[in-house]
Amino acid sequence: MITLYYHRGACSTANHFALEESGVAYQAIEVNLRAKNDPLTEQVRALNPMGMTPMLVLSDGTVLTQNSATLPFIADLAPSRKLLPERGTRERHEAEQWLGFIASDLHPRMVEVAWIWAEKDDAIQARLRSYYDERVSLPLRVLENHLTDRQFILGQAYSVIDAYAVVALGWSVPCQVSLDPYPNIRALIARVEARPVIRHVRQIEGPLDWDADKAR
Ligand SMILES: N[C@@H](CCC(=O)N[C@@H](CS)C(=O)NCC(=O)O)C(=O)O
Repeated sequence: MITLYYHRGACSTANHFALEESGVAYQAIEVNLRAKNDPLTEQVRALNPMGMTPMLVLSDGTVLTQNSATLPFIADLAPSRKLLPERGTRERHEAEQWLGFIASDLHPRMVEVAWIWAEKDDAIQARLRSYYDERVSLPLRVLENHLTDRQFILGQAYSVIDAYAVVALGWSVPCQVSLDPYPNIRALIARVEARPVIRHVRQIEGPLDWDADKAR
């Protein structure tokens, strides 16, 4: 059985979505990455030197990390669910391009915005704001334009990449990034969040309380 270690509301939730959509046998273990002296958190740190989730532990003990590896791994376990196009096809290469875009551009830039709000000096905060606003709005504009004539990132079919994007876009709430200028992105979020499997996983993980998350 596959074990997913996840931190609620973090990018590991995209892997939780993917596992549930795949129908494969798995267990999901919640870990609080901010906890000090917590045996479970220490276990994650011991297995993944980056001390991050997602972390998958396979039945033979193999440890897999990095969304760009774990999400395709899960999708390929259940080809009939079509969570990604088949390997070796042009469609798969395009999918990998979009997975790279979410993992390397959207995800880190969305997280970086938090630096604005961590800064208490007003003048420095204003400078950080103009810098990070521009950095995050570029991938948002790219995604918005891409979605003009598509229901999902890969076209008309849902994939694990949509789930990952929606998790990263959810950080717009704690990072105070307005998604109002991006109606296609907001429609994507609504479409993905309405999927019964996604709602089920959201229920399992529990409500997202960003202030409590900072404190825990
Ligand atoms: N490059 C990694 C990034 C994973 C990542 O950023 N994980 C975050 C949650 S979204 C994390 O574990 N953060 C904990 C920390 O930084 O202490 C991947 O794609 O899996």
